[in-house]
Amino acid sequence: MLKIVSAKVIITCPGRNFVTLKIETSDGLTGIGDATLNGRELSVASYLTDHVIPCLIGRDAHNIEDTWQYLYRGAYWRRGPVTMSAIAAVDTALWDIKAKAAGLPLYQLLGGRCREGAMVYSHANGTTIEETLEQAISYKEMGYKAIRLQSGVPGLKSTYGVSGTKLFYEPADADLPTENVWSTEKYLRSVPALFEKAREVLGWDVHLLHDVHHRLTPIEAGRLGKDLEPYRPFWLEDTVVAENQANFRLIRQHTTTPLAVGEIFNSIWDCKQLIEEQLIDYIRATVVHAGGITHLRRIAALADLHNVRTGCHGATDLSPVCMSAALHFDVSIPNFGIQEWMHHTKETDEVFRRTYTFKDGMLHPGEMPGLGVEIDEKLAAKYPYKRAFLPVNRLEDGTLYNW
Ligand code: GCO
Ligand code: MG
Repeated sequence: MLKIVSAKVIITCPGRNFVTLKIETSDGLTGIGDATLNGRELSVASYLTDHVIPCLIGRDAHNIEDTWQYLYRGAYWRRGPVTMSAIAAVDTALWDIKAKAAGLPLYQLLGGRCREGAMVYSHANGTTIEETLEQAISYKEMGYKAIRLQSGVPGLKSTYGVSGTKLFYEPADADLPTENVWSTEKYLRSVPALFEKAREVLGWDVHLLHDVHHRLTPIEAGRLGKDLEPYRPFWLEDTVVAENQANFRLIRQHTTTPLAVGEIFNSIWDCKQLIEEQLIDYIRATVVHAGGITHLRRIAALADLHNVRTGCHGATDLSPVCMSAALHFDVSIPNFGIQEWMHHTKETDEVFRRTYTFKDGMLHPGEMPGLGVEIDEKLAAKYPYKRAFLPVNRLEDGTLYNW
């Protein structure tokens, strides 16, 4: 038995907030898991410290599935981002420990490699189409095979995905939520122009992606998908809010543009209908918000039955611990699609020493036993938590809308 003897939550802000769970076992092995929930970080920290950690002490670190069930079924209150992020952190840390105990990189315990590495996409953005494409060209030169394009909308002061700092885009930008203004009409006029120009400038040998960030109705999404078909996007992401999974039927009736969704999903129940009815092409749930590696594998297995591939969320609010776990998962499953990857700041990469590397458009998880990422606790302590919220979004007449 590999007894859990202690566990603690580490909160740090090396450029943005991260919450990390560290578990220690009787033989001195430690494991870490990401528990970051952007804009709601302290709720997961409290859930772990006050309600989960006391139940972990004395348990066998090897019994990952049983611990998962214990925390999910045992809490009585199921699902939700706070609960599932906390469970994910425990699950990830236990997989880290198990792989270290075996002396193997985690992907070996998940069945070994299915591919060389994980193809990643990065974010090109700018206030104008020209600026966005300039950035896209620089990503292409860095070797990226897939690029997400987001551009400012003429007539709107700011919009999702367009940042001042480019490489390190971070939407949780203020002590209280900032307010954006949205117009679907203006937006729908601008995106086809961006893609038309993008194909002219970038050619056809690079995958192009776009994130709508839940801002359309199903029929509007159908129209946008249709308008973009000539430019063959890799995917159109989060076109509509997804609480009502049946919404996607209408979109599907109108377009063959591939659809991706799931970064805010936290359980298999959030995507069951979408997958079973083949209403989507890519499922974007990731380790930290969807119950850890154990649960994400279950989602991927269901998706595989229905020709749905994965495309794990990988924005800057997913810490290098989550990113590393996602990469081990990505290389080990048969139905991998693509992995999102945004660069973390230098400070973040110093706090989280990671072994994954980028080469020729792919990320590679590395060969270190475990996840291949360690947290420098001393350095982490130098960056105290700083409250930061995601923005909210209003229509031009002031109506509160989806961000
Ligand atoms: C993405 C996402 C992010 C989220 C952010 C919220 O596709 O990367 O939409 O930009 O908005 O991760 O915390
Ligand atoms: Mg997104």
